[in-house]
Parts: sequence; structure tokens; C-alpha cells
Amino acid sequence: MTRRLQARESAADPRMLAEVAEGLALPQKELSPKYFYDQRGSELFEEITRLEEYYPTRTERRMLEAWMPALIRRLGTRTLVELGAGSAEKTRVILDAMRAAGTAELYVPIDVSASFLGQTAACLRREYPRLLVEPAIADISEELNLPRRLPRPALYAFLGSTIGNFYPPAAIRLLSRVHAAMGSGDRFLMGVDLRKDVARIEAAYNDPRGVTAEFNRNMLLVLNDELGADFEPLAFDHRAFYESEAHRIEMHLVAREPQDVTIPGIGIVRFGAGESLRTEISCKHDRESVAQLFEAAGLELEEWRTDEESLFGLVVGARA
Ligand code: AVJ
Repeated sequence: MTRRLQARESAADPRMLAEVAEGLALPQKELSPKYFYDQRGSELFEEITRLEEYYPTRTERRMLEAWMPALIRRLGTRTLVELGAGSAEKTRVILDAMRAAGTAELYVPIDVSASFLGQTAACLRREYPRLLVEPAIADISEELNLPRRLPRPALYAFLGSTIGNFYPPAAIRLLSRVHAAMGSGDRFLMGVDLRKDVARIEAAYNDPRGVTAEFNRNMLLVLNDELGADFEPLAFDHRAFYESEAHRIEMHLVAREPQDVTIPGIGIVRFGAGESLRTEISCKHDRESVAQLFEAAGLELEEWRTDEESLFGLVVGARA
């Protein structure tokens, strides 16, 4: 409730307004999945990660637990830079390995949400009293905003398969920014969801309890809160399907009936019956597709691991 009142009182973010206007003017209406994540959206995503059907998070965590102690010892990692630091639990697996190796000095979580970063930083400073925590506020789809000097070697981590949210050109731009920030002894660690049986993937985005559907519709509540729009979330159906040629899951919200939505500063946005709004792509990878993205960004694929079922991949890159 307080959030709602606060948002109504403050002006809409002009960058968000421009981006939303642009996306809703496309023939296939589309919005960035970054708009899922207000307080409620982050909670719903946490709930998704605990679903039986949603294998990526727990698989990645197990892989990190098995691999990080040896990898960090070998690299002698002094700084951890985490892109989109939404995954505090997984962060701890790496920070624990740095502490055990006796090399931990600095943690730089990068996130758009200043309040989220403040909370994370406070918790981690308490848990790791000898670690310097220096958050960077940035929308990683645009910039990294890193501190100028870091104790090296640094490990840049981009976990959770979040790279999958980016169309290949945007993914390459993001990886190029990481490449530009890296020194020669630094490494880049990325988690990717792998190509596999389509039914298994689709099940992960269509849970029977409807948590993913609620997460999807939450984007409309974010638009209502942030922009004062009047979306009726229950007038839209959740749809998630695999696009085999593009190797990606797409999530859409489908208008049940024709409807007009008013967004102050944009105007009336019309939805026809059955018209969809694409809210997310989640690209699935294999070793080859990751190597291609890396190469285009000046990175070299150094190590590649998967779990026993080949559900999820962890990859280490270095400057080529
Ligand atoms: C956080 C982007 C990795 O693509 O699987 C989960 C988000 N969307 N269920 C993903 C998500 C629907 C998730 N990522």
C-alpha cells in the first residue's frame, strides 16, 4: 500500500516511460523483463525458484557448490563483481570460497535497485566483516558503472541464466562491456540454461500452481504503480512457449477481450481480442552458442561444465 501511494506521488521515470511507449507501439507489443521485478515480482521469482518444475536455480547452485572452492583457489580471486545481484544465496557460495581461499577483499554487486543493494550490502558486511562491499547502481542492459580500481584478479559473475533475457545483439553488447572492464588475469563466470527436451523447458514456465502466471501479470501492476496506467491484470492470460528455431522460451500476456489501456504521458493503448504483449524471452544455449557470443564480445571460452543431466551450464571466459 505505501509503495503504491509513493509511486503515485512521484513522477514517472522518463526513461521507463519512453521505453514502454516504444515497446507498446511495435506490431508485436513487447516490454523488457526487467519490469517484472518490484518487491512483489522479486518475491514471486523467489517462489518460482522453489518450484519442482523450475530446475535452473537449484541446479546452478549445486554446480557452484561443487566447483567454486577449487576454481577460486586456483584463480586467487580477490574481487567478485556480480551483474544483476539478485541471487544472494549463490553469491555466498562464491564469497565463502573466496574467504576459504584467504583471498577475499572486495564484493561489487551491481543492480538497478538502490534499496535492494543497500539491504544486500548491509547483510553481507555483517556476515563477512573483513570483506569490503561496494555496490554499484546500474541498469546492466545499459552500463556497468564499476568502481575505477579493483583488487585483481577479479571474477565477474553473471548467474541465473539472465543472459537469456537478451536478444543476441544486446547480449553481445553486454558481454563486450564486461570484456572492456576485465584485466588479463580476470575471469568471467556465466550461468546458462541449456537446450533440451521442449516439454521439460515449457513445464518450467507453466507451473500448475500458476506462480509463473502471477509473476507474468505482475508486470502490469508494475506499470500501474510506476506509470499510473490502468491495466487490468486478470483480463490477460499467461502464455509461455518454446520457439525452436530461435532456441528460446517466450512469455506473453494475451488480452482475453478487446481493451483500451490508458497510460498517462503515452495515451490510450489498444489491445485486440487475443492480442499479445511479449514480456520475456529466455534464450537457451549450448557450448557452441555461448562460444559464439563470447567470440563476438572478445572473450574466449576457457571452461565449460554442465550437471549430469545437462540441464544447466556454467562457463568461464577470459579476454581473448
Ligand atoms: C531470471 C531470467 C533467468 O528466464 O528463467 C522465470 C526468469 N521467467 N520464470 C528465466 C523467469 C519465468 C528467469 N531468469
